[in-house]
Amino acid sequence: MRTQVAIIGGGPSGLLLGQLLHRRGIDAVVLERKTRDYVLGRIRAGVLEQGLVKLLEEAGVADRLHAEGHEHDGTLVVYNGTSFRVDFREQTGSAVVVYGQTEVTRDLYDARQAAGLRTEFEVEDVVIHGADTAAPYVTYIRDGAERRIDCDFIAGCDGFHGVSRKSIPEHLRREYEKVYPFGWLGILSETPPVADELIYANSERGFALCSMRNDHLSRYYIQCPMTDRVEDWSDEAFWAELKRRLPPEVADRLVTGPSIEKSIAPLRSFVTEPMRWGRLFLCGDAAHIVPPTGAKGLNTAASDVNYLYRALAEYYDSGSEAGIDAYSERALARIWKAERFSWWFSGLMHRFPDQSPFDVKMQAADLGFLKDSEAQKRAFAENYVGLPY
Ligand code: RFL
Ligand code: PHB
Repeated sequence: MRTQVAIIGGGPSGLLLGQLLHRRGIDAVVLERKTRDYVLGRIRAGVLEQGLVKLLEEAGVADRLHAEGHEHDGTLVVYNGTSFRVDFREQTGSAVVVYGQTEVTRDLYDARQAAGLRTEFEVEDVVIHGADTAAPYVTYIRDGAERRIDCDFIAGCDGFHGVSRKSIPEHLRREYEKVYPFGWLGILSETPPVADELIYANSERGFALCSMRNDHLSRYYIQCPMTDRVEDWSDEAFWAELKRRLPPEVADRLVTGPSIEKSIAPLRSFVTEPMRWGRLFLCGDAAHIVPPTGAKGLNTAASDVNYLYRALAEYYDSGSEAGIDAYSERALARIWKAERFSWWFSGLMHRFPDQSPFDVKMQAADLGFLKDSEAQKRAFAENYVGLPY
């Protein structure tokens, strides 16, 4: 089989790239290790920056997002029993949209299917060949048979555990990593959200977040030790702990119910450089990870897709390799800023096992500064709604 762009990974990065390329008449095949249902069963991000919304519009898959997504003009931050609001609209003129990654992915799969585009599910043993030559190709096993796709370019959109990043020779790669000493225990429940906007809480007992997917679907998280196991957390224990970490007036309003999903996610900051090797380009979690505080994971994946899709379109339109050559540097410049914000916001909101009383005071001072300074609120809002592409 032959295609112009072989896309490894059918998560949001790979699907969005495929859809945008299709709209520009560029052919791509998506290779996905799992089934469509498995991919759609993963509960992940929920907050979309305007840049991602615009890309989804450009890809022709934003109708349901506009009908069902909710614009959020601000967020609440809670610490030491006090709460304050950062108004994104007032500070930046922009807002974010709450619409689940699961729904974004579903819309992209539906559009792919409607356009009759090729997706190979349940592929195994994907191997990248000749990425540093003019004739790259990908081999893989499906239904017990080895298959081969010849292509012009390969997009590595296969997440943190994929094969693409590891295909770049080790001596050409530099990896930067920070692992945080806790995780997030999250639940999804068919209950109305406790507030109209997200609530980020720093409490003595650790971080808590009240989020949502829609008017009758809530997503809540609490910081927990990575040694905890999901099985050890009953729904009752989760709700009780969440309430302890929220101001009493919020806890009193909280509607609890059975969880329909419960999982523990580790927190990690990670970047690999460069994001290109010859004709292989890394996108999204394949190249970088942020801790979820600030909801930048999916949004950084989208900014990579933006740069790569425009670079490939420019190449096929005019033969220019300028965008392709600049891809890694452009993508990384924005990624590092999102890494900084996610790292800073994580440090601000969590309790760390080795935190000294001085560190706790510094955290409170930093939060107090955010509460009282318009300049700091503006900087926060600018990062939260998303830096320009
Ligand atoms: P994905 O979503 O991981 O998709 C990669 C796809 O590649 C497939 N794959 C392969 N396919 C073929 N061959 C191989 N060898 C393959 N290896 C892997 C996988 O099956 C998968 O379908 O990466 P992508 O597309 O770059 O998208 C990135 C986002 O998914 C990610 O940044 C966010 O979801 C991160 N993230 C969160 N971000 C937020 O902004 N807010 C959140 O609340 C949030 N929660 C999360 C998260 C990530 C999590 N992971 C990865 C552990 C919660 C979790 C549990
Ligand atoms: C979510 O709704 O899953 C969510 C929202 C905001 C975050 C992280 C996760 O910072």
